[in-house]
Amino acid sequence: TITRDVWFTERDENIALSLKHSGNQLYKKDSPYQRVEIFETLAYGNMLTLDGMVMCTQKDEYVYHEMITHVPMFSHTKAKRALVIGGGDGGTVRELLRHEQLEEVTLVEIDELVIEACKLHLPETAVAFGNPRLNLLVEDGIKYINDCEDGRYDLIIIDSADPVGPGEGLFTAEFYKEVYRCLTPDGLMITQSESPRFNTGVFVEIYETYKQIFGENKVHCYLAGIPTYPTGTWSFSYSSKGDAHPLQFDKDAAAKFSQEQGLKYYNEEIHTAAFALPNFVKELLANGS
Ligand code: PUT
Repeated sequence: TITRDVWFTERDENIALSLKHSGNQLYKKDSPYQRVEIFETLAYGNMLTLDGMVMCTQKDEYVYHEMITHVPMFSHTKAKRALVIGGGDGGTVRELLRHEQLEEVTLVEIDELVIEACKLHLPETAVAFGNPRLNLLVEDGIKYINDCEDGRYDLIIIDSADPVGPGEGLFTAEFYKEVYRCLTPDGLMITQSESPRFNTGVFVEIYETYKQIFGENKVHCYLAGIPTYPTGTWSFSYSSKGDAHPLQFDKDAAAKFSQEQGLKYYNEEIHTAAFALPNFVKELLANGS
């Protein structure tokens, strides 16, 4: 029984997002990298936060995880090797592992407490940790990329937390250059690229960096509605080392997959629609303001 109002609030300087929770905190530990917490929210089920920022909730995680994986998988139909940096909740690799064509799915998560917390309290995302096709490594993703051989991966997904604390190094030009080196000639890099409204400065800066590394016409932004992230509008970046264009994909295959797999968000229409950008986002990408 809930006897008082208790709220979790994620704050920026001028905007905040609040979710009411039960007051019965399910998990709270400090790792060497960050504070890892799980709250039992009333509207969205169990919720993982890192250093006070929402990472995922039981009821809307599928939007983020389906969009960060199936958009590139249907744009690069020959992908055999996929790498995820971050993503310790397991949702991104859960979605990748739906694709039988992938011969290698490697997840590199720096913080084992994130994995522990999700195994205990977010079983729907952590389900992937029991999959024998997953190569799970608990180590520093930046070091992993720096040591990785040239041209190893068809798809590299940077499923980072926000660019503060341990996640900051995953938002630098040095890191993205190493990612580019580790991609096959037609490989793709996908990142979660924050909210164009809530994190405007970071959003503008990272797209500029992607364009410098991959080329002006090789970088695309796509959007999804994620109610538990600040502003509700979240962006993903799609950067191609070769010519794979995100809007040239097999719509019939995407529709069939979406239906057969029982996906809750991704389908062939959403794939196309996600690349339609509001004018203010187009202007941010073109002019930085
Ligand atoms: N991988 C989580 C994305 C960051 C949400 N604020």
